Amino acid sequence: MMKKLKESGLSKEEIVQAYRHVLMGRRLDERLWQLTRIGKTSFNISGQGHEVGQVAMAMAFEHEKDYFLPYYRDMAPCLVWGMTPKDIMLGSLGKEDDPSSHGRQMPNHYGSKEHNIISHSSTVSTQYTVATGVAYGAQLAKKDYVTLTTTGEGSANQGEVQEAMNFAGVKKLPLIFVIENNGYAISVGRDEQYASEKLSDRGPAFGMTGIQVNGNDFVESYLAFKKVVEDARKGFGPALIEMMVTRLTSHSADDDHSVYRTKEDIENLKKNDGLLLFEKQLIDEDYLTREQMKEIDAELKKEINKATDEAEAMPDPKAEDILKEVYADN
Ligand SMILES: Cc1ncc(C[n+]2csc(CCOP(=O)(O)OP(=O)(O)O)c2C)c(N)n1
Ligand SMILES: [Mg+2]
Repeated sequence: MMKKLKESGLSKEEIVQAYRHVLMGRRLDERLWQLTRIGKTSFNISGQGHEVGQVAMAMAFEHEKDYFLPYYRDMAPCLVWGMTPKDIMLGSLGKEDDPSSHGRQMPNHYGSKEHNIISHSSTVSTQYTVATGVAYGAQLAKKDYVTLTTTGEGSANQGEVQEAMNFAGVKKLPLIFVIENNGYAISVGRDEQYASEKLSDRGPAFGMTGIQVNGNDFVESYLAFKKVVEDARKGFGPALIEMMVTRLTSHSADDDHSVYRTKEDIENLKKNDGLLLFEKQLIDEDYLTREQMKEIDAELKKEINKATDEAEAMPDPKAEDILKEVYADN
C-alpha cells in the first residue's frame, strides 16, 4: 500500500510541482534518447523508472545551501536542485556554456557551481569519498549545510564506498548516502552482486541509520529523507538510504537489455513504472485530472523543444581552449 499524498505534509502546489519534475525528468530523457538515435548527441544514460523517488529525495533538501554529488541517472533531482532543461541539453550536446564541464565530460555527468552540484568521475562511486570531504568541510567550518550523494547498487560494492561510510560514521558527518537499487549493474543481476537481503543493513555496520524505501512511493521516500536530513542538520550524523527503483531502459544508449532480460521481464517493467503509478495516485487522491496532466505534458514538451533549439544554436567549445577548465589558471 502506497502512503497517501496528504501524509507528506506538502501542499497541493508542492505535490503538483513534484509531478512536473518527475514528468520533466521522463520527457527530457526521452528527448535525449532521440538525439542519440539521430546522431546529434554521443551518449545517454537514463533515470527512467527512478524519477519518483529521486524527486522525493531532492525535495527534502535546502537547495540554496545543501550540496549534491549525483550519479549519472540523477537528472530529475538536478532539475529540482535548480538546473534547467537547457543546462541539461547544453551538457548533452557538449556546448561551450555547458555548466557541468563546458563540454569536457561525457553527457549525464551533472554539475553546476551555481547550484552546489558537484560533477562526478566516470569511475563509479568515487563521488562517495568526495562527498565525505564536502561534508567534513561543513563540520570543520561549522556550517549547517547537508550533503547528498548517490550511486547504484552494483557500484555500492566498490571499496571506497565502505571507506567513505566508515569515515562519515566515525566523524558523524552531515551526509546522506543513497543507493538507487534498480537490480542491475549493466547486465549483472542482483543475485550476482550481493548476498545480503538489504543493502540498507550496511548503515548500522558503520554506525548510521539505514533505511530501505520503495522509490515508487513518493511519500514513503520523501518522509524518510526529510527525517534523515533534519537529523543530519542537527548534528546527529549520516544516514544510508537504499531506494528500490526500476531501470525501465537498457543500461545506456550503447546497450540492448533484450540480450539479458527476457521479453516477459521487459513487458513487466511497465507495471513498476513509478511515473504511471504516481499519475494514478494523483488522480485517485484528487490532486490532478488526466486532462490537467495532458496540459502539463504539452507545456513541458514546449519547454523541451525551446531548450533543444536554444542549446543547439550555442557555440561548441573552441579547440584553442581545450586546456581551459582542466588546469587552474596560474
Ligand atoms: C570502477 C568502475 N568499474 C566499472 C565501470 C563501468 N560501469 C559503468 S556503470 C556500471 C554499472 C553500475 O551499476 P549500478 O551501480 O547498479 O548502477 P546503475 O547503472 O544500475 O544505476 C559499470 C560496471 C565504471 N564506470 N567504473
Ligand atoms: Mg543498478
